[in-house]
Amino acid sequence: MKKDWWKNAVVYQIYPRSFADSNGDGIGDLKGITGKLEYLKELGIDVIWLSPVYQSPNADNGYDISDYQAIMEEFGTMDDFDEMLDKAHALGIKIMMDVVVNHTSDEHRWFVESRKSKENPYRDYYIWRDPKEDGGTPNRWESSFSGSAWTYDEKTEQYYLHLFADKQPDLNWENEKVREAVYDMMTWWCKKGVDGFRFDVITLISKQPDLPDGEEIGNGYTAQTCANGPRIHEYLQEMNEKVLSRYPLITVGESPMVDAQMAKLYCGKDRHELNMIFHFDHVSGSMKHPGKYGKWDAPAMDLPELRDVLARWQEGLSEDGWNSLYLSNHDQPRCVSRFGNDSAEYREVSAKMLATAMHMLKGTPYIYQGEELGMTNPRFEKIEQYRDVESLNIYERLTKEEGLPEKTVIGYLKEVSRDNARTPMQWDSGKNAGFTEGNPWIDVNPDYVEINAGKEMSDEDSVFHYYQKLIRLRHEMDVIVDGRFDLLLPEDPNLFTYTRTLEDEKIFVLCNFSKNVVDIPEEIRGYLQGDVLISNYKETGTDYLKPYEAVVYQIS
Ligand code: TEU
Ligand code: CA
Repeated sequence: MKKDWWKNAVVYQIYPRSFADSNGDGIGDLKGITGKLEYLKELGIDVIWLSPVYQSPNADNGYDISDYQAIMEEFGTMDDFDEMLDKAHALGIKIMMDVVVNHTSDEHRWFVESRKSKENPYRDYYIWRDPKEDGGTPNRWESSFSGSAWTYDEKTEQYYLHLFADKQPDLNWENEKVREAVYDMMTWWCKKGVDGFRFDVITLISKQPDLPDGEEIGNGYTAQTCANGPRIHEYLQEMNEKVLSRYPLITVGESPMVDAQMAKLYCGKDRHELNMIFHFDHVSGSMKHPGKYGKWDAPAMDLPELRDVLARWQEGLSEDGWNSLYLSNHDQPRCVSRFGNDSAEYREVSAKMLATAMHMLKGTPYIYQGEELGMTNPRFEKIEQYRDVESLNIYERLTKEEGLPEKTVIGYLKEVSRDNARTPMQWDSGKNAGFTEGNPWIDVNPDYVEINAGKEMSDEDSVFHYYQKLIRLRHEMDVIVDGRFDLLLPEDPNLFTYTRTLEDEKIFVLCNFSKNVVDIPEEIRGYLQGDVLISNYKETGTDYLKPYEAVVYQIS
């Protein structure tokens, strides 16, 4: 196997709770996934990134782990896991595990011990501090899910740190025993035969020892001060030495607060850390028009802003490092609703256009379940329909503490709640979109009657078949994997257009991000030559682009 095989790979993310339910309890599970592997084979992907399947009380749908070496009961058993892994491998599909080690669940054995007494051997596995003299929190950090990042524990009269929910206490990476335990756990999974790891919020694990307040950012003091801490690279290099370098893995670190320059420290060739990272520059909402309430009321980026970000990362990592390419995941609204146009008229073309723009870039593409069908935001109208801890907390805060009208807050959730990505996978036009025989844990998007895998698999022109073709092109053409990226028309209000070049091979990518007909500017007409590799309209001309048109030419 080529050492950097992951450069040729396309990854598909499964959010198990919402993928396929095999036993009618309304919750997706491992047997459900095993039953759908043929579907993924048909799509053509190489790797599955499996969101957490470990034992968890589900305060944050599995991102709060109470046992790293056991399977969540609702998802099945370790035997079910092994069966899934074997079947995936038999089909040539690799499995990448989600490693959540910035924090555990408060129900993890380590934390149960830790909170018992200040002398407990596990006390120092977590971050405990005395109250300030007035009884207040040790500093002003805020949880990503609203409120203070500190929770007071009566028993030992100290606060513990949690950058996310209060049921997600942060591990103390300064403690060597914590690090050893994490590496042992990862080795255990490697020995089982898994093929890679996605690291949850890995840039946050090294805290500054004195835990300073830091600067006030946006509307509060936030835990952003924790990103890229003083020992982060030491930890990742240690992890690489002890685990990652010993197996032929694919690794990606979820990396809030990292820019394209800093990224090279995480995924540069000679760094011995990770293969690639997920940055947030294009999914945090517009930077030009920041919201008063962070991501909640920031508009999505328009094309010029999005293009600037994507091009900056392409160029930033052109010589060293490697990009991950994504527009959606389980934390983000559906990309066709956010960056495209999900009206009946333009949903399919705009979904295909976005896919073209991303899949022709240099890097490893990540497809989030249902993206390959052009699934849309459900835009739930009632707070009772939301399930996500982040959404429920912000709803409380904005309606109660900030006094915003309910309608306004629901308006925010409809566009950016993480639940937009978490509605059940739409398999067919039958009951509950074929996701479950029972009552789904979260409502199915009613548009499943129109948008579902069954329908798309029997339609040659579907979004599904378009993704299949994009994946196939990447597997067949080295220029798509390794070619140099060159941006064209950096100031154009509507077009994202670039070339990729590898020695004497060249492709030309042209995407219209607007719903208007756009004349093809003089400067790029010279590139309209050679064969059309892929396009989202049956016919493409050389004078103008139709709404959301995308076309790729093989120039040489
Ligand atoms: O997400 C971390 C993260 O920084 C954000 O995307 C977060 O989801 C939030 O939306 C900020 O507004 C990771 C996981 O992907 C997420 O599902 C978990 O909830 C979180 O870490 C905690 O483990
Ligand atoms: Ca189930």
